[in-house]
Amino acid sequence: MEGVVIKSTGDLYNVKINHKIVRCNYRGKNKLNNIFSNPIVSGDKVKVQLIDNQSGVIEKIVERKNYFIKRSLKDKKAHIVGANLDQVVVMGSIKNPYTKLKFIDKCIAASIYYNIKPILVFNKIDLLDKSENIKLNDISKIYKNAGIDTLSISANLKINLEKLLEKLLEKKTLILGNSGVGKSTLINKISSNSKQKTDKLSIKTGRGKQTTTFSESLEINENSQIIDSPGFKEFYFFDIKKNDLKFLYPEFKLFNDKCKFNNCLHKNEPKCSVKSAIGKSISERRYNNYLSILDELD
Ligand SMILES: Nc1nc2c(ncn2[C@@H]2O[C@H](COP(=O)(O)OP(=O)(O)OP(=O)(O)O)[C@@H](O)[C@H]2O)c(=O)[nH]1
Ligand SMILES: [Mg+2]
Ligand SMILES: [Zn+2]
Repeated sequence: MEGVVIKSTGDLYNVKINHKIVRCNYRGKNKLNNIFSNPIVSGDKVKVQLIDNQSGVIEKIVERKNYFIKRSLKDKKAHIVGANLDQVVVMGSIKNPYTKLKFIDKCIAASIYYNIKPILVFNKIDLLDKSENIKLNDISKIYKNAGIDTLSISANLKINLEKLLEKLLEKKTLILGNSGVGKSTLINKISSNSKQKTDKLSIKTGRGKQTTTFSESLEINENSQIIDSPGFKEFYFFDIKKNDLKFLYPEFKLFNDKCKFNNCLHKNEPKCSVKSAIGKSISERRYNNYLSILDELD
């Protein structure tokens, strides 16, 4: 039987087969010498040998259309966050907690690298005063000008959720972001079957409490799924190299091949076309974060 993994909690997997959830084990032979720290993830299609109505054994992972991975801090392998995706929602917030633009840029760059459309969503706009709203508008403009689909919402007050829903219908979406930005809260508002646990921010750190601990696929409707994922603070690329980065900025596209040197990294090479566009069609903040990310890569 073929099914789709809805949730993976260490050794047990919930697999949806013909509208029913079957609890499955996996005894993958190559588990240990695999490049992945987790062999199976929500969104994976799998072949299952049923034991009875409610349990089975995963025999095979069907080849993935794509996946979103990051480097696992534990074993430096690739940690898969979601598979077979149409798009990624990168969720940030201006306040409670503040999301660093560099973090957003990394999530967007990785989505593009893995051929998955990024959508940037700022949550918690109900918390913003006038000057914070101006800040949000300035930041949104940076991303819109860079060609990134960008939207501001309040999950709690249901502001702009209709607009977001339009983008999510008929798609399989992975939602990513720092802990506490409101990923699970949003999913609980738009999904018919979601009862994801949510929690207040920590008073001490002002950040989220890592409430969601496993990726889980929830249903918006029969043809639209959204995968909730555990919030993370730092994002380390797994296989993205220095030379890849400049191709992961949509706003560099017009300039990448117009520099004096065709291997230009747009750092301090002479006659760099990207550098000459800074402050015009390329945002200085995005460019500075590009340099900072570039420095972290091999
Ligand atoms: N004011 C306000 N608070 C929100 C909004 N959305 C979520 N929150 C609150 O933010 C806190 C964290 O929300 P969660 O949904 O648990 O955050 P998360 O991103 O799933 O966090 P992790 O699972 O730890 O990654 C909760 O107290 C929510 O009520 C919003 O639109 N406005
Ligand atoms: Mg959560
Ligand atoms: Zn250049």
